[in-house]
Amino acid sequence: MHQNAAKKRFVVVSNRLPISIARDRNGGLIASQGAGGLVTALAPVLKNRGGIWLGWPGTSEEGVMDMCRSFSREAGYILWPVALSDADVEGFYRGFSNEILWPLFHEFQTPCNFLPEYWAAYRAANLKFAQATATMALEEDFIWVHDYHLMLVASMLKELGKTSRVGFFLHIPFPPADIFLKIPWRRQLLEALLEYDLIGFQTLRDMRNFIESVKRVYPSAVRKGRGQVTTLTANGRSPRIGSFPIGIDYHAFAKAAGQPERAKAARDIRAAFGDRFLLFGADRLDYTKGVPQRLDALRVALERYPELRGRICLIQVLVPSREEVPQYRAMKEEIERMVGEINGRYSMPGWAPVHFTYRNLPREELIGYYLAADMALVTPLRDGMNLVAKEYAACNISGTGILCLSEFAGAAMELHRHAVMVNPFDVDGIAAAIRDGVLMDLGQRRRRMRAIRSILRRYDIFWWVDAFLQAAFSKHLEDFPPREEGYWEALEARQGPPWPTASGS
Ligand code: GDG
Repeated sequence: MHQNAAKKRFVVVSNRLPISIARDRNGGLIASQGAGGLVTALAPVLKNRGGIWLGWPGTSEEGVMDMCRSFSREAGYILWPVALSDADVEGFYRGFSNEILWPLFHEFQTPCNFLPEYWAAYRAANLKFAQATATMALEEDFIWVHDYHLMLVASMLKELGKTSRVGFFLHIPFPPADIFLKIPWRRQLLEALLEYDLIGFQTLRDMRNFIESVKRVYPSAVRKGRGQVTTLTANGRSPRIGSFPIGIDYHAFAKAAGQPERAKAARDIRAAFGDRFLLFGADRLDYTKGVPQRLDALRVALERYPELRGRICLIQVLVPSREEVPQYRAMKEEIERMVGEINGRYSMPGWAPVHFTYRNLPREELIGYYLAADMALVTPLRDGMNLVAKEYAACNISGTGILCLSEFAGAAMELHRHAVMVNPFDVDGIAAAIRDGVLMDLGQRRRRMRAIRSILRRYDIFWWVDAFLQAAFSKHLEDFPPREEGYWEALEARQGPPWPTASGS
């Protein structure tokens, strides 16, 4: 931990508290740790050092405070609920966040719904988060705000008279300027983002897109310094901006995968599938994840390469999400229809090409699948990072698994030299990658997986937190690279070109 950061308490602010809520036998609310990238990323860190996590608990029922209190005792850090009304949730979460920012930042422009009332609700909800944070945080605390739901928090904290240092990390991509600038409230959003002391992105590409948007709105904007962390001066502000590809708790995943129960689970899975070549996908139900294209690619593979029939199985886990939105419900039905069609067309006695699961699996079960799979199909159309890709490789202790990865996942910037890279829109290309995976010799499988695992081991979640805090607290930009000679240069090289090449070279 950076020495200046070590003294600071953390105050994390995110849209959702890192819990999922259920009821006990007496009807009381009980919390358990939720699924999702951000929780996976920060819970171990907060447990280690203590701190406060503020967020919306997902319900306004009575008993939320007691539930947070008892969860806090177990978790080892304070959970603090931010109360949102139903109207807030509608306009801020379902509206501005999910109908404007989520699609647009992932470069999907058609589903955007630019309603002015959504913007008003976004401002109102961000103010509630800022007010709760101002109450809880001490001046010397470091406030770390997460993700696209909360871009206005720093500017509102300032309006409330708070002078703490505030950092922001965007977990989803930042779109190219031509797309970002379509937002009617683009100037207000950029102005608010510039109020952060540090703005972190997943990749250099996202960071460059942000700089380009700022320069288009503020033509006199000046970037100082090169590399992973630089200063951008615009609109009278000079925040640091940097690229910090998020990692995972590599050792925890590798250790969990090494447990005898997991090995047995993986053996059982393999036996149930007759030791066929197992393809695996696990995605939240979302149009950015490219599941229909992946299924289509499987269909093409079975059609074009008859030798694969009876030889491969795709295990596809789909985690329920945003089911109240008609578009998501329709997508689920479309995926089920495609699964039915592929299985109806190609199944033979004792073999069906797709094994489909629509539920949130317990983590242990997910790890069993990671262990059993010969090849992970991680083919999002656009993704900030994609932790499934990293978790699969971390769990692959045999070292023979194959990672098939979308060029448009943030993870591609780090892993494109060693993963089998695909354009997720190119169904024929994914089909060919599946065939290549089946044919790939063990030596190549091992070489690729070893390289991937060594990157993930080194640049894990603890590295990520440390790198972000170093950028937040180092007095001078010249302090970089602080850890070792050529550190940032090596990272830049690892991230490859701004646009990864399909050949993966
Ligand atoms: C954002 C960005 C970025 C999946 N299926 C199950 C399950 N999972 C867990 C995985 C993984 C997480 O969910 C999904 O990871 P993502 O990377 O897709 O994260 P998002 O939540 O979409 O969030 C993303 C991330 O932030 C981090 O910065 O990578 O690009 O969109 O951890 O393990 N977990 C369980 N059962 C499942 O069936 N228990």
